Amino acid sequence: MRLSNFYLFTKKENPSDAYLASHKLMVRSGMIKQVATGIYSWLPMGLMVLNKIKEVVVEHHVKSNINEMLMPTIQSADIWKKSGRFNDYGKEMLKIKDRHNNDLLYGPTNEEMITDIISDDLKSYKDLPKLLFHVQWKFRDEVRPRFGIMRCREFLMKDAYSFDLDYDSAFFAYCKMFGLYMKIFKTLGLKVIPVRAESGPIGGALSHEFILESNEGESDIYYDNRLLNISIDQVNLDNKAEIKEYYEAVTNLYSCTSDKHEELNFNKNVPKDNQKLSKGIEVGHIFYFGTKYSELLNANFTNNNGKEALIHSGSYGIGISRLVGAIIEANYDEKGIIWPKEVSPFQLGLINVRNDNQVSLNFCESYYNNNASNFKILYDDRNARIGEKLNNMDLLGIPVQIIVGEKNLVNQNLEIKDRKTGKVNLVNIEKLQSYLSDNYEF
Ligand code: P5A
Repeated sequence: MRLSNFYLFTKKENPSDAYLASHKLMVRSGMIKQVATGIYSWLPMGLMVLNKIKEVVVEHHVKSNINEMLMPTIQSADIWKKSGRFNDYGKEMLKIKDRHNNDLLYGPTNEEMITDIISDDLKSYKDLPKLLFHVQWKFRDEVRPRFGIMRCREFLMKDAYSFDLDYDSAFFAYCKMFGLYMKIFKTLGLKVIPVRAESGPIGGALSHEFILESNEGESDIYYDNRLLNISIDQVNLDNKAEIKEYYEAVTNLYSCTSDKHEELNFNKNVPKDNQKLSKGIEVGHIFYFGTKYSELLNANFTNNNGKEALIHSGSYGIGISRLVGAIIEANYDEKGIIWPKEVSPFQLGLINVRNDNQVSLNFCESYYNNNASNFKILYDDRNARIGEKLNNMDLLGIPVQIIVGEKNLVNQNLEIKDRKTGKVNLVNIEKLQSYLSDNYEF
């Protein structure tokens, strides 16, 4: 992408209403624009990152044989009246009336809708188990939307739903999703702590939150730091025994979200040296709620004895749009964003030190023209001062920058800057490709 052709308008000033670094940086780097309280437009740079995260999440689900589908944002109130949540959900739910005076709502989640769908299809024990997911915008009329897209009113969620014939099978689905989530967060370059949690308005008996540690996070957590030693890497998600073993190893160690009672248990159960009190951002949340929704919405099946039984279900959410902010909170410095390569909107930033210099201009043009189809390059081809170009590229957070200047070109050299370390290396043009593949896996 040539910057001259890109709809990108970076800003020097921080927005006055922003407190979190991620919020400031997302606005300054032209990723989002607020259009109403807690409602944002995703501009091209922001959408690229959002799509990257979505892609990683979707790929992991598809690889685990979880079927992708798409439910609408607008829902009929009927199913929510059946489940009792039309009133119970409270003011967070945005209720709408259509021209015929029918009650509709902008979905804050999809337990009712998916249960209603599957209740028509899953009729026999032979139809179970099933796992489905979609990625869809949600609306929650939060009391105090804040922190930019981290706690907003309209946000993108990946929500998955499991349907099983009994507790054992449903518990396995829960364990599998738990492992899958840990793999997803690992792939995104994030160290996430799974903690036992309250299930809140979603309901149910078993629930875990996935917390990205951050000093600015809203969730207080307690955990046994031996949790950090258990790796998901070697766990094969197609292997039942491995999944259960992993889940048990992790959940045998104490972890919880904040509350007084838990604090006492925590002190009792965790050796002093392993006690960790921390703060973080909730990036995922999973629930096993048994037959709660099946009972309310009549999701029955015929079991292998010919008897009617209720389907067991669970739901599993990842805050896709919140992750954009959360990833920035974990990866920035005073100059700007530092994207992990897995979600970076571009692989490479290309900067021409002086546009009025024919030698460096020729090099940049031919490098860009020859490589733009192989890597995702953001080429700053603007006729701007070099200081501005360098600051801008640092703000945008692309992991590697090629800085092309006439002085180095005389010796066939380029400056390669690593955004994270700030280190600049002189690299010979001939060796550029191998340098990039060795250091950045291009
Ligand atoms: C699980 C999937 C649910 O809604 N139903 C379907 C269950 N869980 S949850 O914890 O309420 O939300 C899942 C994740 O969505 C993100 N999230 C938000 N992101 C931005 N702004 C918000 N206001 C917001 N509310 C929830 C969180 O990452 C949460 O873990």
